[in-house]
Amino acid sequence: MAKRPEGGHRPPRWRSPLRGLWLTSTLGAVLLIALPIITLTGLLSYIAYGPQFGQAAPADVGWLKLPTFDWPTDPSWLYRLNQGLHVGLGLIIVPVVLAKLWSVIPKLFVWPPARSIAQLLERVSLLMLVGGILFEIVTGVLNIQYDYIFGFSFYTAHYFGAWVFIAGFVVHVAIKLPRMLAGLRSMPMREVLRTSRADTRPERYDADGLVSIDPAPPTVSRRGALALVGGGALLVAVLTAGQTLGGVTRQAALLLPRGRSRGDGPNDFQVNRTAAAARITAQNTGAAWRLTLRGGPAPVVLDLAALRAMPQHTARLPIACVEGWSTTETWTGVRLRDLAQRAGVPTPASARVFSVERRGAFNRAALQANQVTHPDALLALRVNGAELSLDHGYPARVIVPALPGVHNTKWVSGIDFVRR
Ligand SMILES: Nc1nc2c(c(=O)[nH]1)N[C@H]1C(S)=C(S)[C@@H](COP(=O)(O)O)O[C@H]1N2
Ligand SMILES: [Mo]
Repeated sequence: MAKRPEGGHRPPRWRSPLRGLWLTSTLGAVLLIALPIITLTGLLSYIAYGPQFGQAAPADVGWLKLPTFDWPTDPSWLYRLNQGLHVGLGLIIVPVVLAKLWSVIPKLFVWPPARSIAQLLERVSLLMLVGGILFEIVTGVLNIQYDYIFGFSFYTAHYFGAWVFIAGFVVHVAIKLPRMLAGLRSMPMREVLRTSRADTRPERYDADGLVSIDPAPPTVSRRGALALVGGGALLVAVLTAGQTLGGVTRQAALLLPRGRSRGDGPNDFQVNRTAAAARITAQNTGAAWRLTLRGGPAPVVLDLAALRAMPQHTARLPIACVEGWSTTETWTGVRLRDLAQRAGVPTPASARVFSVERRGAFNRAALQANQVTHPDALLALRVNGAELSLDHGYPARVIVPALPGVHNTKWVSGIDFVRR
């Protein structure tokens, strides 16, 4: 093992001539743009889940409670965009994060780690930043790959991990922003892009302890390093974006379990939880199936024929899962507001939807007033011109514009409309 460097010396082990304020600042600038977007969309997703109904996870967040508002229903692709950005950008920046960590690695070996209280605080904030971002990446990737193996603890971990990251990020940006701007100015990008490997020199100026005291000859130019990181990010983008963009791009979504599963039939789009997994049988969705509407003077019980006899409405709406995949289909069914009317609650304050599904965390959902009364908010009976398949929620499922996928409850058995 290498000796601990003394007197602020940097270990000669980190010899890349590329390390320096310019490279770190350039990578930092990219993250300074991307990370706030990823953070914001993450927090917005929490709000979209409806914390006011206690159905956002984690439900109890103490003083880290976010201000809530009614999640909009327009445009219908709002949640799809939100999660596409959150998950897509979150994956795309992974190469940039790794490169950024690589660029500052000598700093992790500075000894002693802190010389003053101020420096100690800085180091702690750095630990929160680096630990936080790696934790969010790992939990996020595991969640989109393996579905809900954590149950709700994923959300809890990802939510509180985010706040650790945010605290570290805010302190880090406050401390480092001037240095980053100086770093960006220290070498014009045009010059860097014109410099070949042979002409690549270590940075001269170094108040940050990033430049090697004994630099090795360059094995790659700065532009080459940027191309490598950018190429890595682009590759991740190509391998992921298709899961929400759809069309031909879906074929490239190789890394994602829900990416490419799309057949030609009307019901051959992604299934989150199959009927078999949810223990849905022909028994509880067959002839004996009934829809019970509550909230009015008396419960209203409808069978499938009664629902089919009501006015049908068709809308093209996405299912957009929190995991970043989405699929836009053409749904036909009864408007939720018509059902509210039928139940005797023409202007509901909210609604609670229940499923035939007995187990599982997603067998119910609360909807805001705007999500019930929107003209495209449906209890769908059909999709793409065909009856819903059992996997997609036969005989009836909720589909509401801009609603997080999870709340588009399948195999609906009842709706309670809450009076104003
Ligand atoms: N009853 C029930 N409804 C459910 C779920 C579930 O597990 N059970 N999964 C939800 C989730 S997380 C998503 S993303 C969508 C997916 O709908 P799909 O399987 O028809 O594509 O259904 C939602 N509705
Ligand atoms: Mo989902």
